[in-house]
Amino acid sequence: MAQNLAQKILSSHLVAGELEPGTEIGVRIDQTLTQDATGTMAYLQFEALGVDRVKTELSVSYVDHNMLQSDFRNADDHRFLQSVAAKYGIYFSRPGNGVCHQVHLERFARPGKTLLGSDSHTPTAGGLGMIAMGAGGLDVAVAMAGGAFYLPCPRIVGVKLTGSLPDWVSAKDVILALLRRLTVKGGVGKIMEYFGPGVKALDIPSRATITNMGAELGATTSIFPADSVSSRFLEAQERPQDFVGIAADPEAAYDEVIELDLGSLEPLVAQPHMPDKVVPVTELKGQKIDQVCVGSCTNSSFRDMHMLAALLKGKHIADNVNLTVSPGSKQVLAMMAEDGSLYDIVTAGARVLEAACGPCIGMGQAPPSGAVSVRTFNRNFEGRSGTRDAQVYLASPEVAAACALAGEFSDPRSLGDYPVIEYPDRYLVDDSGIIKPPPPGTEVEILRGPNIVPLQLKEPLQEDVRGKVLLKVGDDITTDHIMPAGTRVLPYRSNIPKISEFVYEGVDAEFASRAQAEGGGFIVGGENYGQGSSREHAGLAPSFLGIKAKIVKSYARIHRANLINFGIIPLMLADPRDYETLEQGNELVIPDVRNQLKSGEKVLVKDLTNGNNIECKHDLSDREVEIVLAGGKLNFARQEMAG
Ligand code: MIC
Ligand code: SF4
Repeated sequence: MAQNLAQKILSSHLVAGELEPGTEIGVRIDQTLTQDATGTMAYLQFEALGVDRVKTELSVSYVDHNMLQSDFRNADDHRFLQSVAAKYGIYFSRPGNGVCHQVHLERFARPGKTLLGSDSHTPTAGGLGMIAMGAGGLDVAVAMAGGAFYLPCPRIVGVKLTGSLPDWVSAKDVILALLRRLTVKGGVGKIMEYFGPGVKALDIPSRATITNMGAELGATTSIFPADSVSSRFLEAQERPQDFVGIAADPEAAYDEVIELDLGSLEPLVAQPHMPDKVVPVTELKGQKIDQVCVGSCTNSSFRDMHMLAALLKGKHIADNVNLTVSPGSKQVLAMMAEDGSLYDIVTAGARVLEAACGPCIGMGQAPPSGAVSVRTFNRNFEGRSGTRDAQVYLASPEVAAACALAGEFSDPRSLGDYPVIEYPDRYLVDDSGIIKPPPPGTEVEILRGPNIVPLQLKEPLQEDVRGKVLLKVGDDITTDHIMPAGTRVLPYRSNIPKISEFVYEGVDAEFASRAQAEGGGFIVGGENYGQGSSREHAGLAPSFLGIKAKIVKSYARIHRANLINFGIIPLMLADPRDYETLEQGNELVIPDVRNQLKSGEKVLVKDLTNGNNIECKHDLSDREVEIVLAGGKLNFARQEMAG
């Protein structure tokens, strides 16, 4: 039978279930990646699984998030990660080598393979024809130990691209156009598979920008075929042997098809505070700007940096603007230094930062109060920049450059001729920033500083679950709301008791202390609860605070999985109207919860405050029920591995 590309890769990696949308499948994972902010916890969990070496074809540990070493904490984490990598057979991409997704695309991504990463933008590697998915650190730890990755089988959406991009319009505008059309919920439970005549006109960095920001659609992943463009890219990266041509069969069907004419697009901008609040840049023309940031795993490639350099060359940014530039990798930065484009950027007045996530995750460069910041990043959630009242807009490097020069929103089409970016026949390949693990059996000591706090295992789920509604929130709550990042909080990613103090801090500063005083309880939420990052700390820290169940209208995939992994019951309201009756402070009980979860999808929750019986439901597979009953996946996986 004719298969689409996603079906081809999934079926060749399927170890459990069938490719029936909505049912649970288990997929064999060829490669894993972690980054430092999620990696420390993932490796503590990997250690707890008791395996002596990773079982994947390739596992890489990147350091790119916690790069401001304002005290020993982040540096302790980096050292721990390096020693763990050496011990367990993992490649270590050292700080300075670049942002995980950019480096992985350059050096390791392989068409036809599967990749699981403890970062939600892992689908970036889908630009090279992989099934690359984001997950919580614990799921990645299990995959490193040779376990399958379980997920609800996604529906496959064929995105038919026709035409070609007009001058001054680039990949960011493609994904912003899709976000405008489909919203941040539009991709939930789906794989976005690009096909059609428009594909061949998109180079690999452009495809990777589009698959990267598929995460903002809520998609499980996004994928492009591997064709002659992919082959040329791999050749230029001195990896021709990694190429395999792979695409959908000509007769293949999709669960849904949407069409996008690339030729119809124009420069777009996402407005505060959601990536789907998209308008043409022309609508904002003339509004003043305070900051412009170019970089992040979405737009920091050789192509994007050279576009920026070409537009800034011989000019200077406006006096009212601060421009920061974060190249995606050491490769990109080194090539910019070699060919002089770095000179064009520096002399234009930019502040060049290291090859890392930087301002994208609030690691420095927070804008001034109430400032307008235009960023080539992928997320503009409220407060993520480090400044609560900053207004963050998302745009392409072309729009960012035009804005930086003008000091106000400006249409890049006013800049004259569109530069032609020449791609190198050979990228500058220097893997000295990637430390290979020593051979198996080599004695390696794991270096733990005081910032690495040992893991605590949870108790199995009780018979009855009771407590108060500790917080009620609305739709589209992001993991940045639940577990903020930034310079203050990120250094505690390997210290759960401490990081738990920051849960929901920006929404309700009293939340963590209230949860602790009450000995835990419930959280009530709306649609698409937990969208955004893969950070498992958004499950782990609330679990530490004693949160027993969440009752919402619907969940984002990775956060739902993280809740299960840490023994929090992800309930949904059978009738969304009950949301209105569940007030903060109401006392709830789920009687006989273990049996209720096992015996079907309905779960009765009693509201003791107003006497209501609230019908909830769960969509847990039998396996997931067992995980929740065991008190989380670590307990479950340890039992499983013990046989
Ligand atoms: C993000 O962009 O939000 C992050 C920081 O990369 C997260 C991972 C994390 O919180 O460490 C993600 O996207 O998964
Ligand atoms: Fe880093 Fe930002 Fe990409 Fe997350 S989205 S991996 S913080 S660059």
